[in-house]
Amino acid sequence: MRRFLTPSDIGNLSQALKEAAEVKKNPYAHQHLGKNKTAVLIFFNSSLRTRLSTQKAATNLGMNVIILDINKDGWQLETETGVIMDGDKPEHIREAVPVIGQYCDIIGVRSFARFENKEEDYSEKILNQFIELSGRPVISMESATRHPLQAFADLVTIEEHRSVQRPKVVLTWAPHPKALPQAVPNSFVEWMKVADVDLTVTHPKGYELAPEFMDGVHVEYDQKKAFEGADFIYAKSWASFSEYGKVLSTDRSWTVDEEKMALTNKAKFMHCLPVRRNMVVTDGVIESPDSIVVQEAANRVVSAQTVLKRMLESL
Ligand code: SN0
Repeated sequence: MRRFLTPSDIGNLSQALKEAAEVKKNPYAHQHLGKNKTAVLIFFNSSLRTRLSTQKAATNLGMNVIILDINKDGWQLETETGVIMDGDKPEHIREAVPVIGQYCDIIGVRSFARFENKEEDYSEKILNQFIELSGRPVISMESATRHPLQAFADLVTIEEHRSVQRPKVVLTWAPHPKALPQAVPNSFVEWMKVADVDLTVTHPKGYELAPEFMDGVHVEYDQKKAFEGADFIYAKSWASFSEYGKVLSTDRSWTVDEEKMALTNKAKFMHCLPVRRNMVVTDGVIESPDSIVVQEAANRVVSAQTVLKRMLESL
């Protein structure tokens, strides 16, 4: 595997889920694979789960790990080509990336949407330069448009907690004070579409996700109707795609609360974290026995380790 961005990069999903279950059961079985191999994890944005779980996954496989918070500890990178570099950015990404490639065998990159320009974000300018110029397999640790390690972990979590063969899974938009990327909901939809689940997406008008992700997906604008009979409620806030990067509403009638959860089929509550309590979800719901956000976060090690293992096997 040379890159991990979409479900098609991991191939057959049920095979990948089987492998993930094996990795979880026996996390130290493949330490020989990572011997004398190095992963470099580059962060352009903050992280808690991704950083810790990916490092843990790599060390479980016997790898060495180097982590760089590039905005804090590296040179500020120029990412535009053709510019006269007489400003405050001393290094160009087109030198930095091939140099990073010299020091490792696998690269992980986190680079969020900047919300300055929709076309630029959706062209994945930063991530693609790592793919093009590093000479190494690249894992997206949340790029401008996708968060595949999260979505794979979400699928593992649903597989572990489902009580019916084909659960009803509801992705609900939720209010938030800030404009958040569409990466998590995009990937969640992309992975659920190819998984054996019955997916419904609910959000206020104006929060439609990019058509390339939503093709054939059931949208229900009435949140309460969407919740009826759900087995999993997956909450996430995102900024508008059509009015790119705008917060159109902070309507707290969309907050996931006990009353709405009562409409479901005793649904499990999921969220990628970090979550704003009493904006996205009430204290009562996130602390209820049906909240599986911590188990979900635990599975971030499993998804990262399954992906790293595949990459090490194909080096
Ligand atoms: C990121 C997002 O894509 O929504 C990362 C989620 C894994 N979330 C945030 O940036 C939250 C920031 C905030 O202020 O709540």
